[in-house]
Amino acid sequence: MSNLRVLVPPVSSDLATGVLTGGPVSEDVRTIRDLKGVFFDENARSERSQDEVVYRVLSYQPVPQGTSGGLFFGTTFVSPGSVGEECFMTKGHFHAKAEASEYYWGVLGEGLLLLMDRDRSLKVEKVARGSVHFIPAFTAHRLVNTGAETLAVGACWPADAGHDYEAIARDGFGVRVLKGQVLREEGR
Ligand code: PAN
Ligand code: ZN
Repeated sequence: MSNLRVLVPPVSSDLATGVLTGGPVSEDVRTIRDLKGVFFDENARSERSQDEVVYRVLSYQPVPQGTSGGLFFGTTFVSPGSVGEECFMTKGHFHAKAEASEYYWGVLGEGLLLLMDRDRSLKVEKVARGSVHFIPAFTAHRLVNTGAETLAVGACWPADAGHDYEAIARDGFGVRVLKGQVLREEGR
């Protein structure tokens, strides 16, 4: 027998905050400017400070995007806030490889996970510290921060899932989350 070296993995996730450190960790930031057409009140969005950060995503992508069988790991941080009465949220997407599923889990804060299948059937799940969310194949997903603190949500998704933002940008999500209200949006 011979000694085998024990390695320290390159990336850590702080279980209390979801912050990823080490490398390589990439960061994507979405500001009010980037979210044109996402909120119901586009006037309110266009009139406010465009540089305000609505959410950011830290991710560890150890294999090239598109790698079959690969997995990515990340945390999304959605700031508290609203555009008009509508809570801050992510753009939301189907996966480009539509059959790709994903896990989310709540780390910090309070929010909702909006899920919409191909028939536009909706499901809304409460996100809280420790909640585990399976996002099935062919299902669009969007995070909403309904609380007063940052919402941090962990995620693990296939490296070849990709993002299809177009269907949501064109047809909407079928549900709007205002402070204290979850409303079905008809006929879009
Ligand atoms: C997440 C999302 C992240 C940001 O990592 O990409 O929460 O949301 P949008 O991509 O909708 O802007 C994920 O679901 N990856 O597949
Ligand atoms: Zn996804």
